[in-house]
Amino acid sequence: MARTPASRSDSNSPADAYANRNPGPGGETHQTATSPDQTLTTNQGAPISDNQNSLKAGARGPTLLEDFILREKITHFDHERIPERIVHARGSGAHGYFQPYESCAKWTKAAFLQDPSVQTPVFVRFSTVAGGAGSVDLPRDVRGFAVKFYTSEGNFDLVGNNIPVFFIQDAMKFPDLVHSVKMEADRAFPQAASAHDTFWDFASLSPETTHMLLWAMSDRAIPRSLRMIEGFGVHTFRFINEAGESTFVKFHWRPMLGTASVLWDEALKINGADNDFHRRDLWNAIDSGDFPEWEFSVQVFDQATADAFEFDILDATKLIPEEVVPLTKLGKMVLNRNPDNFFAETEQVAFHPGHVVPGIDFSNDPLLQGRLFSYTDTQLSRLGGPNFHEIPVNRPQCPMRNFQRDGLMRMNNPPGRANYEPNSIAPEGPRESPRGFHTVADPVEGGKVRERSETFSDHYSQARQFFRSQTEPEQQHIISAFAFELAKVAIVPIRQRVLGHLHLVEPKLGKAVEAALGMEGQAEQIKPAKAPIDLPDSPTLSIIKKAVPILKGRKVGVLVTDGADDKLLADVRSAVEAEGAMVELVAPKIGGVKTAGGKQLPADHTISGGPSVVFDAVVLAVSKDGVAALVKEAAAVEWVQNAFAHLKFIGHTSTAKPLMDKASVVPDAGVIAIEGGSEGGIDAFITGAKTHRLWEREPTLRTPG
Ligand code: HDE
Repeated sequence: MARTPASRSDSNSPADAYANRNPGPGGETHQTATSPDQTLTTNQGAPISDNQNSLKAGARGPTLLEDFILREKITHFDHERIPERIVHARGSGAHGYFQPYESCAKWTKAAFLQDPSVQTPVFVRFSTVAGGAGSVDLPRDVRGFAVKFYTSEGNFDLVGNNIPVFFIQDAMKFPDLVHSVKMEADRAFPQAASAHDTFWDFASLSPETTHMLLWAMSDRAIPRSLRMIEGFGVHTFRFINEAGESTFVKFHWRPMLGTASVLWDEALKINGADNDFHRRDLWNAIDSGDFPEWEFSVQVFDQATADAFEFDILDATKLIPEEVVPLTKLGKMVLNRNPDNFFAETEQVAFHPGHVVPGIDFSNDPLLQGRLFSYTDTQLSRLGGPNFHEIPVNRPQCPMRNFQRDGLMRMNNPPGRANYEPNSIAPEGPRESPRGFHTVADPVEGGKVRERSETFSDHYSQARQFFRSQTEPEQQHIISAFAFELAKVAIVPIRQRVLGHLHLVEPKLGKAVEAALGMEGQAEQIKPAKAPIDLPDSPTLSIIKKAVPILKGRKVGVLVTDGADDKLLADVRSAVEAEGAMVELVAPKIGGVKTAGGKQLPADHTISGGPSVVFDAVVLAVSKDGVAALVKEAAAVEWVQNAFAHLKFIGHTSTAKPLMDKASVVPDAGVIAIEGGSEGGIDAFITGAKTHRLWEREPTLRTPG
């Protein structure tokens, strides 16, 4: 029987676990329950003879305190959880490598950016921000995109997001922002959702959030896959070359599969159908050898460019459009190995924007400056002490020697008397080196003030530029998202305040959201600190404008019944697989179907277990007899209805017509007869599916609100 991706990923036999066991970053292996010597032991290594029964005084008597095996096992279990991250609690990790295209020596001496033949190992953790560790994968939220490069000169952590700007300008506001968006303090809901009073109260009283709100209400916040998100360092950093020359730099990741999102209605349904949708997708892709890849790019610019820019490059609520400073591609990252153990790696990985290497330095962005404190501090309570750098996933993969000693959970065992420096008793070192990290001697002046620079005061112009740069469908989605979120805000003056900001961004946006809420003319009048200006459109801010036709990495769901045509199914499968995409069969029963040719085909999903929302395009390969039963099955009708409502390409046999009629499918360019004829056919379906969605269908199906 063919192993489906689902069965492959769910395979967890002890033999597989041992065969797939990976060495840790330091090359060490971990003792597992399936080591060649199979004896089960305590943590102290004592062999265990009975792992089923506790020690009792008589078979029906009380348990004895003496049972050290039971006590050790239960005590360990009681302490299996550590505090989850205060933000970015839900994450998925993967190992891989980064390789530069060519030397970047003219800009930076960073060791991992010098030699195109050198691969630098990486560990990446993607995350949602607001929800807890057990929350769903598709809330409307920012995605974290944190990369740890294990370079030959120390770990470099690029701790970014999938959105290039941030909500606030100063670290002082971060706890307020996070408190407002997380579950409300008294009631502990809503979980993983910004659609509630406290978030919009804070946001509407903090005009600096406006630009980021536009991004958060756009389709960026509901990605199709973690393999299809962009990543951004957000802040301005610096590159430093061997000569000590500094240039400003903004970091970007671009997915090779293109950037793609789901629709909001789809996101809501995916969360019900599979709340591990993104986590599973990433795991399965890597597990099946379809390794996700990103190009690492930079915007490099000098002081003169920074001075000529309308905004302050230290303001994290602003981006530099690619049309102003184009991207330079530096190399590629490939994720090719799933973690062995979620807790040991994905949970214990400790990122920190302050983990930089010679050749990379900070700017004075006040948000970044605050982050430089926060990340070590949070690891102290999350990972229990100052030695978290010794946890295998956090350990540098280059020599690491200094005179720091001791502390909770110290793992290494440094020999000798010299635990100080300078010393004369250990001439072999370690010692300072001219090659060591040098901070750019950026002159600093000014009194000690608590102030926001005047250069940070325009909160609307880039929000307007973002909105205007979107296509019509993307603008409609933003309007709908604001309407959805504000409809969940019970306190009416908060809604009115948000509407006031939206009018400043763009009157068309403000009016459309008012109309969608049924609150025409109710916006609060807001006086901006600085009047917005019109900036040129930046087409690269739109996902749709830069979309490339590609089916690679996608999933086509094929609805089958008994009597399905063998050749047609085989042709669909080979056409889809030729594009690097995957077919999954959905059938009334998990045992599968008997084809017209008498072959028993196992199903990957039942209809309710594999709703069409989890696929990128669908094929209805149902037989005449089979369809008669499906039209009476609500889940089957809904399967087709949703595929149509989510603007997907639908390939179908002529026998599927009764089901499409029942699902109110209206023939259009996205509904394609796959049996061929003068128009249509499998090729036409594939060509359509590569464009992902038929946007023209959307206005016939929904209005913003
Ligand atoms: Fe974070 N952030 N952050 N952040 N952040 C954390 O660190 C913080 C900010 C980002 O997968 C925490 O280890 C402050 C911007 C990612 O483990 C914490 C401020 C950006 C991750 C923290 C910011 C990020 C975090 C929580 C404002 C995009 C997940 C757990 C001054 C450039 C990393 C932890 C992972 C995690 C603090 C703002 C990205 C509390 C104080 C801007 C991707 O230290």
